[in-house]
Amino acid sequence: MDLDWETFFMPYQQAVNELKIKLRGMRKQYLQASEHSPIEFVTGRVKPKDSIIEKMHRRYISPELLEQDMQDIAGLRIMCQFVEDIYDVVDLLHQRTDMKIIEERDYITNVKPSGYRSYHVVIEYPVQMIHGEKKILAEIQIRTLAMNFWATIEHSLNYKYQGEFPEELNERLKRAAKASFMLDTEMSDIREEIQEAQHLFSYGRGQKLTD
Ligand code: 0O2
Repeated sequence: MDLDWETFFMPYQQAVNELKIKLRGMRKQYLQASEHSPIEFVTGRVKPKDSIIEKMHRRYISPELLEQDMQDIAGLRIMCQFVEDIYDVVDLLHQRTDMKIIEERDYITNVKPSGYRSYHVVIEYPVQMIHGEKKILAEIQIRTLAMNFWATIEHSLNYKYQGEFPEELNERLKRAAKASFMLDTEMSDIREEIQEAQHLFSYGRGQKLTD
């Protein structure tokens, strides 16, 4: 494809860098206030060129429509301890004035057939470039640590088997997805006790975690 990729990636890379700082800053504020942070940790990446081209072919996306049709060229992931935290994070994102939520996909209520659970928010985010402002789309995936564990494993297996899992592996992945759901449910049920213990733990040690 005839595209100057380095120039194309610049606003996306800048958006990912800025958003990582902002989202991590939210966690810092909670820790500073000695409150439970709904954000455990944040990662971000710009989709590699080869993955973009592969997805363009798979989804019949033309180069002219790339920026508007591929919503996850800039991708952020927010990991949470509890399912309830995910919805708190979504509320926090709604309140922000530096981004505009344009789409939400709740794969927690509507679990994907693969067993994938996560909450996806697509935002429009303005990046300040030397020739003016450029609005780009970014996808923020919000998930628990258990959802992330499952999705990371399934994603690597998917890469190996191209989605055509052997039957036994498929069954095991389904069972693992159920186990991950049960882990989240169990942790939610004892959430208050866990949070109290975590508060005592960090207070007792007289330290605040910063990242
Ligand atoms: P990456 O960067 O390798 O993770 P589609 O891509 O067709 O599934 P769409 O409409 O682009 O769908 O967006 P959707 O479904 O909101 O989000 C796609 C992204 O969500 C994927 O990105 C994955 O990160 C994640 N995802 C969705 N379904 C699954 C799943 O069944 N298993 C796992 N492990 N992750 C999933 P990409 O494009 O795969 O790229």
